[in-house]
Amino acid sequence: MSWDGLYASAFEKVRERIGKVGKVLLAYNTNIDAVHYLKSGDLEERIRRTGIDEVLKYSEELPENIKSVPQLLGSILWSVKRGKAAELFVESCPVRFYMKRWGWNELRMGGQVGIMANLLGGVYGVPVIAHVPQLSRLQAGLFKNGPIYVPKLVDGEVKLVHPREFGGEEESCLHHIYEFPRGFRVLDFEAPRENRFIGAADDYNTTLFIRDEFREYFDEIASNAELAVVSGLQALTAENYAEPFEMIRANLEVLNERNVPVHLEFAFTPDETVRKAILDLLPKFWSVGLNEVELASIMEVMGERKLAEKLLADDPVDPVAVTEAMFKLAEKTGVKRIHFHTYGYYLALTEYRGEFVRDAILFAALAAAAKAKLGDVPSINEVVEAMDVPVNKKVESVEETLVREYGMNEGMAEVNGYQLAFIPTKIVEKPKSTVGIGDTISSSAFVGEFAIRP
Ligand code: 8BR
Ligand code: 8BR
Ligand code: GLC
Repeated sequence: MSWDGLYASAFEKVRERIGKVGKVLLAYNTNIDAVHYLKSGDLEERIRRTGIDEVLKYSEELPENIKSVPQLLGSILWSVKRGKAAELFVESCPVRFYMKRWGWNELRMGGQVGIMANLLGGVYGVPVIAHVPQLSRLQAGLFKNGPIYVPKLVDGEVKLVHPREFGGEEESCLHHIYEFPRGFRVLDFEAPRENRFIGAADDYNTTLFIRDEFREYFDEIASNAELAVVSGLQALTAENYAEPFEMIRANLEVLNERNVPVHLEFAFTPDETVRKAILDLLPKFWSVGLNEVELASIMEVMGERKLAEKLLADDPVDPVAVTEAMFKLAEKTGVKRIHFHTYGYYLALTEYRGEFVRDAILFAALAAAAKAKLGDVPSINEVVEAMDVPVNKKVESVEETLVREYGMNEGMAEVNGYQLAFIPTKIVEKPKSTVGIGDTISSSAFVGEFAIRP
């Protein structure tokens, strides 16, 4: 069958059955994304007013976090120059105020948990229980209608309510997302690809604050979860990770005891100590989702420097290096499923076999294309419409390599006792924005797989 044929049939299978998946628990990071589409003239004027030399300093090397306006503007330039994503904590109140006054084009649901809750609950109709560190009215208003729940303590009892019924007057965790398109020009720089810089004006998600409801009543909250997704560990540092990790470990033990498959959505974690700690925690997960930069960063802490370099050397990313890295990770940690995504293709290495693994990642690629095109997935109709986005031709060589190396057939191969599934993705020519596509891919694939398992 052609890839278009495989896409169409996978979509039908998942659509028919995804509404039947049981409760999915999502923890821990939810925030508000204030998305700002950068304007070259405006940015340049701000840089000049702030002082070019001071700003340019930070475009060479990112600061650890943001304490001044030159650091903010310089970090944005760092991203633009390289076409790379970066995310930093904004510590300073005056800079937070500066970002607020600079403004944004739209407010969107943010954080892995928030994005997945809206997609799974609001679009696919899968019931979700979400951890939302702070429920302000603004935050609550960004949740879609549907079976989305947060635990609320009422007279010492946990009730599950829609976030808008929570009635919280808590703080707003604002992440300012500065998006730029490919070819965006400022000063002498030109962005080689579209991407974003994120300034997180957020004291909760950045330290992985866990609410009392989740600390004290986790057993109860998790009691009828069928699946779980964990994320939000990425901003922790060697200084502050110990306490939240203890809680996460305890939560994972509860889920493990109940045989709930848990997926870890890995996100770029700059702190090496934290990355090592995540690696140590991986045996408690069933599945993990990551991109090439994240896989390379794990190979680095596993002492596989050469392999890490190989993962970042070519475009499209060398699939043999990816497969090798996935084996190493699977063997070291015992995770049963690794879902790798990169610009142009996805791979899934699983301990088990079946076309449903490939079909679920095909479904995820349609959801990703819808998200890239519109910035949000308003309904399942937009996922169907993504069928019209052409399959990426640039990765034909990737498929050829996989056929040659592993005897891949229609995106499936057996390698060293594992199954390797491959798909070429659909790439939207001019994406509206880039933030949150990875979360859309990973949650659609993980939950989609459980929907169509025989
Ligand atoms: P994408 O551009 O494909 O999204 O990959 C993430 C990139 O962002 C990586 O290259 C990673 O180096 C960079 N990055 C992020 Br995210 N946060 C960063 C940080 N705080 N410091 C340095 N690089 C960062
Ligand atoms: P991360 O932010 O976790 O890297 O996830 C981004 C993923 O989004 C990439 O791996 C790529 O598969 C997908 N993607 C990007 Br970036 N741009 C896309 C586009 N224009 N159309 C479809 N998918 C895209
Ligand atoms: C990170 C950011 C958040 C964004 C999300 C998208 O969690 O902090 O602002 O919405 O990534 O993947």
